[in-house]
Amino acid sequence: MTIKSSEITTPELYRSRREFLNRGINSTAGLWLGLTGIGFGGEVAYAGESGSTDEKPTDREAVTHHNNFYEFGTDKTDPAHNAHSLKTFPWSVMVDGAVAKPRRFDLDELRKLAPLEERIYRLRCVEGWSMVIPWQGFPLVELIKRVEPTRNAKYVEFTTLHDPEQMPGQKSGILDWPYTEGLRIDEATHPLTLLALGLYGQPLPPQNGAPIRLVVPWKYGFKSAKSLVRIHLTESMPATTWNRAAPSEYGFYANVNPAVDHPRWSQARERRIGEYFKRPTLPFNGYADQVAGLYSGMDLSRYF
Ligand SMILES: Nc1nc2c(c(=O)[nH]1)N[C@H]1C(S)=C(S)[C@@H](COP(=O)(O)O)O[C@H]1N2
Ligand SMILES: [Mo]
Repeated sequence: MTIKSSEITTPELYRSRREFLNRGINSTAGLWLGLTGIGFGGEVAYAGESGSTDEKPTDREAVTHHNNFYEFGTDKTDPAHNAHSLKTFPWSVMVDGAVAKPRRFDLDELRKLAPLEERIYRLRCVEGWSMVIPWQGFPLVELIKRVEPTRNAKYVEFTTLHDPEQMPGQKSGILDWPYTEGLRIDEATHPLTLLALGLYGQPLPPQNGAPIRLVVPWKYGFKSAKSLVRIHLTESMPATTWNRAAPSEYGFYANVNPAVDHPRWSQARERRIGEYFKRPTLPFNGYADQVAGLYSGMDLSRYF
């Protein structure tokens, strides 16, 4: 039921199609929209305006049944089977650290914080597969500016919920819990960096990181931490889960880079879920025009 952006001729036509679709969404997701008071009509950015790709989105079934979310198991289908035990309401996210106005935001506030935009982004997993996912959310900078970062805010640390009763995978020692990730402040406030609350026009399913998760489309998927409870601004580079687990395999930056192989496999190509033949992986996952400038002068084989 998605519309290929390639069929779009004008922004006006796209908008009217979105509004048509949104009426459909309103009837199937009326609870969400009713609770939040948020409509999509008129508020959703059209492809091209926001960095969305015009590539065909991956089937919703695959997006919601081929997941990495180790809190619910390590097989790709485990999260879809197990993540129903996640209680996503009530929920809140603490935003603190090097900020003038630290505070906790509850889910209702987050949903109303900024107009929801649709962003159709490629997602490239470090394991060598990829998808195209239509997210709904708003740029992380919208949240960050409300807490007024101080001059010491050089990095941002993201923390997933830690509750082994709800997240049975946390009873295993496969990773150090809670799952944490990090970005430099300029990466975190880049307009492509999204806080997602929905996908395919509906609230995030638990297996995709409900109720709120990070999406950083030019980095390997593991940077996009799910089910966030804390966003902490800091002066020093935060430790991150995958980097601690295997520092020679997963760097802090983790920019998608076909020229730097993983020690155990090539990153030159990827398999788009739903396709048979592999395709070349693009520098910065195809977002080089927007983000390469963040890394000018850096040796990207050293800062991988
Ligand atoms: N908390 C948490 N966040 C996580 C992960 C995880 O295991 N735990 N896996 C990461 C990895 S490796 C990828 S590829 C993406 C997958 O997101 P998706 O399942 O929504 O496609 O989530 C990332 N975020
Ligand atoms: Mo991944």
